[in-house]
Amino acid sequence: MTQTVRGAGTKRTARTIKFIQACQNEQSQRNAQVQYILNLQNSWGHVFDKVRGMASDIRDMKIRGAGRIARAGASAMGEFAEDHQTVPLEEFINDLDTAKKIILESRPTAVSLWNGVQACVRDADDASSFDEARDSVVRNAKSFVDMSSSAVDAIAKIGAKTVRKGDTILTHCNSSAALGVIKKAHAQGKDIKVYATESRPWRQGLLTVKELSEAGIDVTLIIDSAVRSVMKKTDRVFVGADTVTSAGELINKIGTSQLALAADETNVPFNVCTETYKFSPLTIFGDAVEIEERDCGEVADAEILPKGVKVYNPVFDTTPARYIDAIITEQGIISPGSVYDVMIRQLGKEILKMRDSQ
Ligand code: RI2
Repeated sequence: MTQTVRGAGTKRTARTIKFIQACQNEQSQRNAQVQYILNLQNSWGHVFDKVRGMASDIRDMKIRGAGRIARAGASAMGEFAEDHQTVPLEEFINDLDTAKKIILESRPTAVSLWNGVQACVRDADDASSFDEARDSVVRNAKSFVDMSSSAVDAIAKIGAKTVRKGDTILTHCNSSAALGVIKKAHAQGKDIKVYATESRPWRQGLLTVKELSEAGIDVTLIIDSAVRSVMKKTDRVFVGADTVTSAGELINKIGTSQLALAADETNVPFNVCTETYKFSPLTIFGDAVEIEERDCGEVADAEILPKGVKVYNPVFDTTPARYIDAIITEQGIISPGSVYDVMIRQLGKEILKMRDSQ
């Protein structure tokens, strides 16, 4: 039987049709394969997209504050692991590494982010199956977030005891650890007053005055350069931390070191409120803390500047250990000289793994 098929002005025989059908089958198989790969890529892309989304929220300061970004980074790792399709263990470990890098590239200075993400993947390398590795990441992420939140409460309780009735406190930027102490002291009826710096260029000080005034605290906003002017009226300084090095130096919002200098000059106690996961084990092995430089537009619009004027926008600075009177942590109040010991005790054998992986 001869079938004729009309197509593009040609007559086709049954043999031709069979050949065409075979080709079409092959083509549709190929299409199906391509589609399968595309779906796979899309679903992977989707999983990495969530991590990328979190990283860009951190980079753009939609999520900010050293503690908050650490919790966000850890949660993103936990979610990444939870969403992950079953794959060979080695492949999963590689994907975790990629997710970790995406998150860590968002903001380079706060070691809290590094410690948060590292805490999540800590046990994955020792797992013997994909399920075991995935479960460990999910579990570790959750326990990091829980530990991080309860550390802020512990710091508040410990730090508030150092505040006297009627004290005037100076704080800088917007640190949940430092504000926890101040709010706790107020809740204990200590009748405190607070000076809060504006903290250019992002003006996180506006968040601080809002939070403190909502808590019913007598708070005064000052510009950053008024710090030395108010120091004589200040009884103690409380600031947060982005990173504390093994030598007890503090890396915190730009301008922190001038608070420390002015406090030193006036004999006002300078206190750092920080969770111990803001201590940097990397600095034990000689790594320098990278100080983030952000866009010049955060300081001034290019249009208002004369041609050729440069802008330098480092967002953190370093306060040497000798200007720090106390470091208030969830484990208690320590001196800058004890930071190394605390890290070694906490990390145990892991510190050797860290050294060897350098
Ligand atoms: P908590 C902030 O950085 C400030 O430097 C603040 O002192 C520090 O994080 C700690 O904040 P940024 O994200 O973890 O505003 O105590 O650049 O909330």
